[in-house]
Amino acid sequence: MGALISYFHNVYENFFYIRCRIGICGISNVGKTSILYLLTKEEEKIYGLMPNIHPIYAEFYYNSLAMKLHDYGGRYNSHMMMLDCVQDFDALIFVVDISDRAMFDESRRELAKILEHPLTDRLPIVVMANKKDLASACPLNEVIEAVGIEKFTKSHNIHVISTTIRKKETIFEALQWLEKIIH
Ligand SMILES: Nc1nc2c(ncn2[C@@H]2O[C@H](COP(=O)(O)OP(=O)(O)O)[C@@H](O)[C@H]2O)c(=O)[nH]1
Ligand SMILES: [Mg+2]
Repeated sequence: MGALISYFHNVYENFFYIRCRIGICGISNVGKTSILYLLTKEEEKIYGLMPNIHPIYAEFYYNSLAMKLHDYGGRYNSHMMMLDCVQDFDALIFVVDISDRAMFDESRRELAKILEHPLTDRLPIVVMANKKDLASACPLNEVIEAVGIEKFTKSHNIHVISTTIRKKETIFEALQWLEKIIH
């Protein structure tokens, strides 16, 4: 019975939705897991989040997309873990905390490690310039320069959006861009 339900669920999904797998990456404490829970409507989990040591993933629908979002955490070598699966991905989300200038260099190194890897050549990337609600948030042009995003605009399909988990629409804007690209 379970197999039959699963079969019809798959038929339904394939008919109405485009399946896609997305990796969400970035250094620790930038908001990756909060964004994941926000998108899966588990907002209550956002409060008091501890850094996740192990990768987590979530499935949800957004307009025409049936998305699987994989969060690798932001610990040492999480990009290596992500690169192991990157061949199955349709896009990446890279999150930067724009309120924390002291960490821009680390974000720049993390972004370069991911985007300079040949496996990520073909992947569209949305950079979420997150925590724009905070008074210390840095202007977008400064973030683009400090995190070294410009360097990749010729080699990659890369798009930057300022976001905050306090305003869901800003996160959806990033998904709208992905939806256009993945179609
Ligand atoms: N003010 C503000 N805080 C945020 C935002 N996004 C995440 N945070 C906070 O940043 C901290 C780290 O978030 P988390 O999702 O665990 O980051 P991760 O390590 O990248 O997964 C938590 O205290 C969140 O509540 C945002 O847009 N604005
Ligand atoms: Mg996390």
